[in-house]
Amino acid sequence: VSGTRYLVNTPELDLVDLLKVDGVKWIEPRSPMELFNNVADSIIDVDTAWDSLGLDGTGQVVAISDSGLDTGVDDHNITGDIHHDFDNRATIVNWAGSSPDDEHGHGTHVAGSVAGNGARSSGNIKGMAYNSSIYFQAIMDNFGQLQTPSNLSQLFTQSYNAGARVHTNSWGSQLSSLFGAYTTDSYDVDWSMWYHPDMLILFAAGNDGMDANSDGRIDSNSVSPPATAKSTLTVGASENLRSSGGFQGTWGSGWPADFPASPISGDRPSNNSNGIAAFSSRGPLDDGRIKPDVVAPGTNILSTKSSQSSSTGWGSYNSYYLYNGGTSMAAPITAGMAVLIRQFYNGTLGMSSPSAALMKATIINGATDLYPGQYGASSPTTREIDGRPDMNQGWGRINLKDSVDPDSGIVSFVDNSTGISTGENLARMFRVLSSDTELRLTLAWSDYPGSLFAGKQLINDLDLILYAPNGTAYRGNDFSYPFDDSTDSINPVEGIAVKSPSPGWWKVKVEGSNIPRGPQHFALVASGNISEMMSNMMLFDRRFYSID
Ligand SMILES: [Ca+2]
Ligand SMILES: [Ca+2]
Ligand SMILES: [Ca+2]
Ligand SMILES: [Ca+2]
Repeated sequence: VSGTRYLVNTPELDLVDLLKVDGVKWIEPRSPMELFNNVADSIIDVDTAWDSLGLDGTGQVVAISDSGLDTGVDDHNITGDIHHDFDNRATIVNWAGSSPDDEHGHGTHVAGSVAGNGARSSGNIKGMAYNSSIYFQAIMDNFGQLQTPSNLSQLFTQSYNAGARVHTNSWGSQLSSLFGAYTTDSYDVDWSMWYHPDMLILFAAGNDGMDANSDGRIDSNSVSPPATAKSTLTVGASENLRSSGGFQGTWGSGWPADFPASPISGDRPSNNSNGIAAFSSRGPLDDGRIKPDVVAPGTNILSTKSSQSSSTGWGSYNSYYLYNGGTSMAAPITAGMAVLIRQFYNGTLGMSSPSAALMKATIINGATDLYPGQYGASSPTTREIDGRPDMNQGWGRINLKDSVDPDSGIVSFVDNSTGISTGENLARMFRVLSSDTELRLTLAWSDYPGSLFAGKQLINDLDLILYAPNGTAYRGNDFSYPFDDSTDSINPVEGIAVKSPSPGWWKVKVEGSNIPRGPQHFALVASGNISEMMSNMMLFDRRFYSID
């Protein structure tokens, strides 16, 4: 528009009068500078990747099992009508009750974080994979109860057959006696991932974090099954960064019984993106496994509102969107990011079928360590986070850029689908080019389903071992000096991090320590200022050529 522009702050009704003024050619609403769902997007570096990497979910199918999806925003009498943010992109199947409508509102909010396209907000309030297809399984009955099939694998197989390769779930058991336990549902999740190794299944960790003993620190062991499954990506909640809208009280004012003591009681839920949401369920699990795997923003998340629900969650926004909080909100944000990562592997790297283990390892490897959290490091009694990995943040807060396209260095990976057996190993060489970037390695595998009631759930045990140019050894998940004197035999994820790695040739080995149900396929991801990982043959090259 040519001519002089004026920014006018006026009640909407006065605009009519303004139009009558001579010389006024055009009036438009000022597009707000405030970020919406983009708050979460920018915290996890998805907003930059939308543009720089061209990732938006195109060509991907994401499955969501939840209460229902708003099917009546325009006209409740039209079957298949839907909230505009999902128009023409959703397939809805009804698993419980008389219809897949969303009278609860939970499922519509979750779906918006995964894949809403912001049609009702000029694109401002959109989900992570906003151009993906949605396969929605409505699992809530007419009485507001979730009715999941007695064998959960039915849900996963159905969505797998519909083309979904990422499946997200923001529900779980509420029984405190089952926190940390490996249940039939956990088994079903692992079974499904063993038989469909290219479908990543995510679960919210649960909202049962509390400080029952009033010591100012959230108590351990509150992860809800089936988030206790081994191969699933279990997502806890970190704090969003939003100083207005939604719930702006303190943890103690909102939930006085759960958070009675300082510093948690006086803290606000979305004032520090390096903090963990107080309610986020904590590990470890009963068998000692590390959970959650990662965290993502899960407080005051702005997403789609079901027109069929009167619930306002953590706060109203308008007829089409509302604020909510929970690991229920963190899991779909992570699922949406997983869809983008899969698109990256499919499109940019040309892999037709990246494994779930590769996507999990990629997400974990790029996660940001939030140590020490929002209450400082000085007091060990109130320090929120112990350091990557720990039972509060898992391996840290998800970050799309650092997972696939870091600003410094590269990401290199092995997606092994043939598997290894006991006593076998895979070795790779790579060269550290500069010590300016942390060297990280992450090994993950979708393990054979565990045995109910067993003291230990891990079946197939792989070990990750790294050798520096001077021969110093590092073993997976040994984060205390010396870094090679303990071996992890309970987790299906192993990590190594070297802050300032020496330049030169390094060797990494994945060993089949004990594989009763093999061969075990796996994924290995490495990042840093490094060369690509190369097969062991390069070791012999080194003897013939003086590379150093
Ligand atoms: Ca406590
Ligand atoms: Ca806070
Ligand atoms: Ca191991
Ligand atoms: Ca050690």
